[in-house]
Amino acid sequence: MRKFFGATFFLLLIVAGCNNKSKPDSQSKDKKEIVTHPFDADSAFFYVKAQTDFGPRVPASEAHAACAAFLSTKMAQFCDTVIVQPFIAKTYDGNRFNSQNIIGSFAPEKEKRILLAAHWDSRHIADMDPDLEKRKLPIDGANDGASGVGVLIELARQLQLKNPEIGVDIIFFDAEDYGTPSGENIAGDWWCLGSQHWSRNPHRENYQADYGILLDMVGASYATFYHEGYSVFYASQVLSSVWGIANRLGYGNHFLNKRANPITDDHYYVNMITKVPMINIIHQDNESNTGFFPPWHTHNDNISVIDKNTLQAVGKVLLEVIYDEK
Ligand code: AHN
Ligand code: ZN
Repeated sequence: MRKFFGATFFLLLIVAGCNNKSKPDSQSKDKKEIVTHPFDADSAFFYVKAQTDFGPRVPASEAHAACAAFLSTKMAQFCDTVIVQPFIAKTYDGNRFNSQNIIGSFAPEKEKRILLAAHWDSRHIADMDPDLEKRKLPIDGANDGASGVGVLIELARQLQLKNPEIGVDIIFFDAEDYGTPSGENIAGDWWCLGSQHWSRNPHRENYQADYGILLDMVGASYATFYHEGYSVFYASQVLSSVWGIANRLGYGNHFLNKRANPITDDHYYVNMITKVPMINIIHQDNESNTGFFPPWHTHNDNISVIDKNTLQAVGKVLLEVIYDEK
């Protein structure tokens, strides 16, 4: 019995060894190894914080000017070309603000290209803040504004380390968030002034891109990104493909396959005015009063709401989308 056991055990070892050698991955039948591209969420977080450290980036403020200089310097460091597009934002309250869209490009000569964007200004008022006294004060906009820009700066850093096959344009739109205060109705298109300007005056003549992806509020913990209404209407194929990649990478907890309300955001004007179909990756939340992440347009939208895991998920998805394109 003892002898028999010993022999059997020895045999099993050999079989196990052979088995291992011939099939290096025991799950290779059902599971394909996914090789992804590096994205450093610590670095993305650093770029988010660098923006909020200037203070609220409201048009005409010192923080706004300082942040613009920071952003164009960073893009010049990582991209092949940078174009700063100045314009005058005419706001609902009669102001005329010197504003600027900042556009960093990789391989600007390539015909096949995609457009990535986020707004870099922060809201001038905290009109959703529970504290009525503080509603007139501008917000940090760590998530609403800085998160998308932070992800895109880190993305630019990665694209410089490993150039993609296609061209990429990264646009930081100004004056997105100077829309009318909640509850006030003033006829006109007062949101998204930077994207409206760029869409009517692209940074290059006859500008074209295959498609675009807008990031808005991509940094909060457990962010939920739905099939936002205008993205479905104007760019359903882009949306399916991006959500498909996100789900394959294991980010189905963030990228949900469910419809949500259309949002008047920068992608709306890009879709309406240019021929670039553009989606919006935006944190929507049916449980919250506003439909957005709960601290939206309050002073709680500060650096403390930023979660590196979410920045990582969005960054990884974007890199996969970009390097997939040939
Ligand atoms: C409206 O509430 C109409 N649009 C929201 C666009 C936005 C503001 N995204 C971030 N802040
Ligand atoms: Zn906002």
